Amino acid sequence: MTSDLKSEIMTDSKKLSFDSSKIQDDFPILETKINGHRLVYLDNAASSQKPEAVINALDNFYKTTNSNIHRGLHTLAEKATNAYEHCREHVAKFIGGVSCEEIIFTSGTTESTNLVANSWGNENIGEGDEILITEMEHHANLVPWVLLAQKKNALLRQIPITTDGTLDLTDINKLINEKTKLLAVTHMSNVLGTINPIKELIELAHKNGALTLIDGAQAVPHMPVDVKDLNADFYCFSSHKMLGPTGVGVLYGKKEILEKMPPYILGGEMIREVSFEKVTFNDLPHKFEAGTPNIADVVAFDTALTYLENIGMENIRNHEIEISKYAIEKLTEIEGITIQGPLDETIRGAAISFTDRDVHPHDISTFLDSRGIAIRAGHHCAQPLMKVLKTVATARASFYIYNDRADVDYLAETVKEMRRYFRG
Ligand code: C6P
Repeated sequence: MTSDLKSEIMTDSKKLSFDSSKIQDDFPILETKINGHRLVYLDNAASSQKPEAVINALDNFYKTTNSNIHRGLHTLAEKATNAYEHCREHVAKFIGGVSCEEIIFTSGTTESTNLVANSWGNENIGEGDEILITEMEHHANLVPWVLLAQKKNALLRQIPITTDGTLDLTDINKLINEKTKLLAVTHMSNVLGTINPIKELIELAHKNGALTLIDGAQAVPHMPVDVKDLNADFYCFSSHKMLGPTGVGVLYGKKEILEKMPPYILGGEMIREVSFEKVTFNDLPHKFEAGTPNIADVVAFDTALTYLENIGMENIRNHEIEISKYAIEKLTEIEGITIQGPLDETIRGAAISFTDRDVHPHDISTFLDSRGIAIRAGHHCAQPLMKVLKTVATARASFYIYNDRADVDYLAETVKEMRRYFRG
């Protein structure tokens, strides 16, 4: 990237909600050269980069605090337990001020949805019951329900999408009915970027006696989320998409529901008393956290939450509205490029999928990579959605706090160059 372009970033990014170019300095990986070019990282929907503070927190834990938790009586064990439980308190506050008993650490969104399917689902879904999802679900909020429905002879139904990539709610009063036992919906689509009207859907589900699970993997990193206000029964998300380490996820569940659910993984820590004849279970949330958890990564996730709070989730949302608007403008100007998903930046996040009339998404990604731009191309773990979109794959540029207008300009210019290259 030329220094002229860099100074343009500085001026232009001032128009955004905060100065992303300053934030870039906190992310050591953004100094990396990829194929001789400055890394322009636009694969944030897959996983975000980590600020120095989070990297240091991880390093510091192993240097000063490392020990197993909830077991030992020595000083380090107590220090590690406190650090781990501090993160739980922080998460509980971050998503709207819920109780710590309602926060279960998992390995990611995928484990969170699987926990609900295997525990609550196995106990509560029966023959003829209905589970309602949408056509835009990620496999993590789809495969567990397909298999559960098969096992229980239940019916899996889908809310369709409109041609602009929003939910088609025309028949919602038929789709949610007295047979619906669970509504499992993504808060924000990882492919289309669509933010779904989940508060209204949750209300409607509750009126029909159904529980609700929200896949918040793409929402919590990018906007303020208050699970109490939404009145969600279960809400799932992952640390690695919000500046934190990989291998940590969250399942929020209402206490009265979690209390009735059987544990899903069995072993140490999740028990109260064990004999050869009988086992009783630990209190919430430990009932669902068997074995040694991912202690160091949970502790570093705490630092990621602080980093996000210092910027402000409202500011992050505004930044992404602005950057999405700009990216949509720039990409739609390019002949042959079609955006998959809503064009209105106020109802979407900054994961922007596009297709090229002439070039396969894998070739788009490879070409952009040769210029230092990381995007994702493929089905994005949403194969049924690809069928609905009548495509096999899309290219997806997804933005975060360290991306600015200069990144969008560089993306758009490189997409044009890519088209010239492939079309001759
Ligand atoms: N989507 C993407 O590139 P895990 O892998 O468990 O942290 O998150 C799964 C998941 C669940 N729901 C949604 C909406 C998601 O976007 C993801 C992860 C990544 O789109 C990797 S496939």
